[in-house]
Amino acid sequence: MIMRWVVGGSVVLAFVMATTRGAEAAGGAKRPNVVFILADDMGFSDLGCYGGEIATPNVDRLAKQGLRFTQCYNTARCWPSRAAFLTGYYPQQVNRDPAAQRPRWAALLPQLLKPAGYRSYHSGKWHVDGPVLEGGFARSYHLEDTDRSFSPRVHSLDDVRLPQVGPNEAYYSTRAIAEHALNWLSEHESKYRDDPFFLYVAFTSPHFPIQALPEDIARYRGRYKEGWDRIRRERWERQRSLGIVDGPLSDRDPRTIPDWNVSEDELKQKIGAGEAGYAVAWDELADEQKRFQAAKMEIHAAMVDRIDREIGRIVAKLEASGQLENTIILVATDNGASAEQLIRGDGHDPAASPGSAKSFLCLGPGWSTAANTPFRLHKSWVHEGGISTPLIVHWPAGIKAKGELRHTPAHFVDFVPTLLELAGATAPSTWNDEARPPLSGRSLVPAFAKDVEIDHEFLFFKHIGNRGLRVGDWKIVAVKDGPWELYNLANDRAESNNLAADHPEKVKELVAIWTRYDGEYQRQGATGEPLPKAAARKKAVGSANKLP
Ligand SMILES: [Ca+2]
Repeated sequence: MIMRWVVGGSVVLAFVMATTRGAEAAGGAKRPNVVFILADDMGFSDLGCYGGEIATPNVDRLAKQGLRFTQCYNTARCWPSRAAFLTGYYPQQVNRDPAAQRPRWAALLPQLLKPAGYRSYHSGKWHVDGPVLEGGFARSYHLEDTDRSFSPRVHSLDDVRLPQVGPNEAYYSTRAIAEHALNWLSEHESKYRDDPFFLYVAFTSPHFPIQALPEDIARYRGRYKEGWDRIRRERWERQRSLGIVDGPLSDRDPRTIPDWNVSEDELKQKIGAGEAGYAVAWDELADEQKRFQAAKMEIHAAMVDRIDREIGRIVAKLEASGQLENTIILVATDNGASAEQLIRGDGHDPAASPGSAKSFLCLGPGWSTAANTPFRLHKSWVHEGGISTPLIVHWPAGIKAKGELRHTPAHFVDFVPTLLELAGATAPSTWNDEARPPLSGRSLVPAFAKDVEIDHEFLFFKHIGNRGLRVGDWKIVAVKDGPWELYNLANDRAESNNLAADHPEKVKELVAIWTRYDGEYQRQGATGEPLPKAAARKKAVGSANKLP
């Protein structure tokens, strides 16, 4: 198939030039190993180094010895973010939002790194179309059952189904995912020591159901009794003192929740009177609600705390094998914290201890608002609360700056060009005999040395009808069929002051860009397999792809 890509004709040349620059930024270091660590539904402010009160000393240490990006974006949802990170294209370009089969030209990062000699390993969530090993990974532990953190029914080793985990086995998802990652590191060390590796660790935490180890929950007992309004303000103040943000704190939104949430009445009936369906003022909650809501945040904190402990084990292993110096470690989250409230899996047992295997609870919109401090809205919206991710980059051999912030906007589509540049690889112009569009991302390598602006013509957002576009500091954003809003993110990342009425010409200019690329991306995505019909959909895209 011959295709002509009309978008960004100069990008290929720019990429070649960037490769040369990367070698300089890397200070002559040889190609690094890559460890990409992805949290699931973690909020922008949950980590200590982004203003959170949760104990995350291991990630904080990586930040102290590396970089923190303050304006990095994901795509608001699990599967499109993974598509963007692994392909270097916006999800619509590769037919992954809505989730269908990628075009044959849409290679994944391990396939692109292979010619440069990299061996790739995966552990955790997948949520990409097709088997993991077909995507170029040599080994994989795939946790498909994301409704059960303690006893998953569906999980695979190298795409071969493993036995279900029984209720009395000592299994916890975050620990198991790290265990397999550690096994892959051991295997690489013993058999392929001279080759560089790419390790992709995709935790399923702190996604709902919020379930955590009792000893982890115990560390947060009583920590959240003052409520989400207080925690939110404290996080915002810490973020300002850290330099993570310098704008206002958004207003808490007591009305907006996902369309697919279980109603508040049903939540109270099935879970208990302590549940709350909306992000109302903490002081308006009844005492029973305050107790129960505080207990839910203890579990969320315990889940993030556990991620940090397991990252600590991975870092220690790299250090012990002498690989830490020349391994680039990136830590991010796939979307903002979630305001979803659902009951799935085996349902919720009201008699079970909150956070235990028989409980099925969600963080809910009140605490989600706090986790996304200082931004508006949540996972699935493309306002800043849905799409903002921490991004920590640690690479002692290649990044001289220590503990610095990077304020340039960045996006998940940037990881492929960044990592290919560091690997000394180039993105092929064809794959499976089909022409590929130029990558949509830009290499972040120039920002490793100093806080320079990475030249994005624009950043594009679209998910379940929510739309957004950022050009420089201007951002247009809309909820479903609602009107376009306009914000100047230079002083208003909280998206508090809608300037659309003051600058109609700016709105028009950005809408024209969004509309043009929306059409272009849909045409590119349509070169993949069409959306499976509803009946075939579940089988075709896998059970883990069910909404939400
Ligand atoms: Ca997610």
